[in-house]
Amino acid sequence: MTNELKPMKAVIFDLDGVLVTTDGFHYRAWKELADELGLAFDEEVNHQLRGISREDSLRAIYRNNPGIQLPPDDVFHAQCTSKNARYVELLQQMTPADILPGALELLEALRAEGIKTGVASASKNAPLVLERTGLGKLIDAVADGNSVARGKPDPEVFLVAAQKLEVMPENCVGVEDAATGIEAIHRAGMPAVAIGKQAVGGDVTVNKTAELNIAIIKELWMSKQKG
Ligand code: B16
Ligand code: MG
Repeated sequence: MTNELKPMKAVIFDLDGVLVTTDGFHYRAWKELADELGLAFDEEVNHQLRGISREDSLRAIYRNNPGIQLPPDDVFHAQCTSKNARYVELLQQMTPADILPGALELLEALRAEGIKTGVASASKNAPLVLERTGLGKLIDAVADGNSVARGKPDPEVFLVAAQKLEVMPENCVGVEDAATGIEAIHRAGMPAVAIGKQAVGGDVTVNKTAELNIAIIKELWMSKQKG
């Protein structure tokens, strides 16, 4: 019996915290809303919001304010909309300078080797971020908060990205900076690269995107083939 090696056909990247950083913009938009509503909110709480949807983020902010009740649905959604309006306003300042160091080089190296590149982001603003930074040119397919019903850790966004890339999940590697995202990648049946130690559970971890290169991804792929 021959032991055929599966080829790696695509690498699917989370967006925020992996290819770009919008943390500061999310923080400012949430902070302004929180101040208006008299809710406590700081950088530490902001950190907990990595990779989770807008609605789950606001729920988490309320959870951190145990004395204050979650408002009725219509008010809650109006608060999400108001945060997003401010966030979108802040995103207009984004430029190619907001691409994380190493991201462009990695995407170009994958392209040069004929490996497809995808994005799997929880953000409904992913298309705007890709457009503002110019990253869209190096991405073959995008799955985001607009294309899925279930957020990470559900695997849907990674599976939709693979489908849009026209590759099987078993031929993909995922890259994430959040633990929920690592779980989503694994549940999609893909090996996971973790960016930063907060992204617990990765098959390989690097401290930042600048430390990731195609050789590390290939090595991970080979080790999974053997295992
Ligand atoms: P939006 P990712 C995530 O993007 C962010 O990390 C998270 O902080 C944000 O709440 C979420 O997108 C939803 O974003 O409000 O723009 O739809 O890391 O999955 O690329
Ligand atoms: Mg992220």
